[in-house]
Amino acid sequence: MSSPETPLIVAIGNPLLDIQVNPQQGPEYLKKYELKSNDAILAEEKHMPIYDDIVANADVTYVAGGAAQNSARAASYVLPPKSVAYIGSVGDDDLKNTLEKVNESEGVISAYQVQPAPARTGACAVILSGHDRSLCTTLRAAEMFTPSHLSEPQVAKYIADAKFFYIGGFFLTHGVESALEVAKSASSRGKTVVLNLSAPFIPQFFKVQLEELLPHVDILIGNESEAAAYAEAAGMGSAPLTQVATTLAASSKSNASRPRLVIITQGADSTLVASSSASASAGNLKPEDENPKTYPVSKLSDDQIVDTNGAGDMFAGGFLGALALGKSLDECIETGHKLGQLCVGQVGPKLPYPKVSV
Ligand code: 26A
Repeated sequence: MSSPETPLIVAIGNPLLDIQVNPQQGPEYLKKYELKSNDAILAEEKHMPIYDDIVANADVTYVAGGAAQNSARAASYVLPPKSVAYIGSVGDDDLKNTLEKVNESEGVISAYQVQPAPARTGACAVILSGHDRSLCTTLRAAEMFTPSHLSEPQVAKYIADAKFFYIGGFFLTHGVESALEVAKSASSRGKTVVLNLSAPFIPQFFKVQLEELLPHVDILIGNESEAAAYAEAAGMGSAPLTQVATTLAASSKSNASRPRLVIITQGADSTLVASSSASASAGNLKPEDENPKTYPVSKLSDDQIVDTNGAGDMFAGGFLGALALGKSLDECIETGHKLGQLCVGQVGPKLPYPKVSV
């Protein structure tokens, strides 16, 4: 198994601290800042006061966030400590210290690029209402990431040694050059590259960056609204999800020796998995499977749901961790579903500790 020096997985994304407003006060803040109840956006000028506002006036909880960082912690949940290294850019501040501590306690190596003051670590206002979550992010130091960090000796070694690479689609708002560098080098060395679509606005407004990266992606993960946004942006209108999944799976690929998998989650509804070619190899659909294959999700009752922030990230991380353990596709999806469910039972993008067996 991996030693501290050789993580199996390298993840890259925007490290953020989540500031959650409780569901009782959520609707008031959704209205005040004109936010949709279930969305993820970059804060515009009109949203900027929200961070000081909720800290001063609302009942808030601070939790480690950043979509890919959540997935890194989820993958780590099913792997030995130090199997996952996470790369992203932070400020030299308390928020960074908090994130580092959480990563450390959950076995994730923080391979941060640290920006000098006055740069501050990014934050996400998480406005909860019912079972919905609205994410409003100010990236701050996260968008100051430079490709030079990938050549830092320790980081370069993690990248050289890892077998699985996880890229947060959110990173494409500013970091396509670094994402491409990581994905191209990994894919040319026969490693597995996983990309999460992250939010509808990524295929909507960052389609060029997405299309540039996609050929180097082995496994694409997204949810139903992200897949629908992709379909719209790609001129497929309101095509059925099954068609969107198979089209994405079949689009061009630099490492043709490995099929592409496209995994679309749908909250409490079934998960779809499409493959560019079914085979008997591990981690892929089998020739006798339907393509896309449907994986039912066991439903939670209302009172088992605390909040849904991070559930999709935990699914993706659980899937990835199980994949790195060499599990079958069915087992990887099952692990993803379990971690998604465990996350929904916690406040914020967290998993229960002490660990429960999955
Ligand atoms: C660029 N944007 C908007 C973002 C994010 C983000 N992570 C990276 N970049 N906006 C929200 N998040 C994170 O998503 C998690 C839930 O899936 C939040 O920090 C939250 O933990």
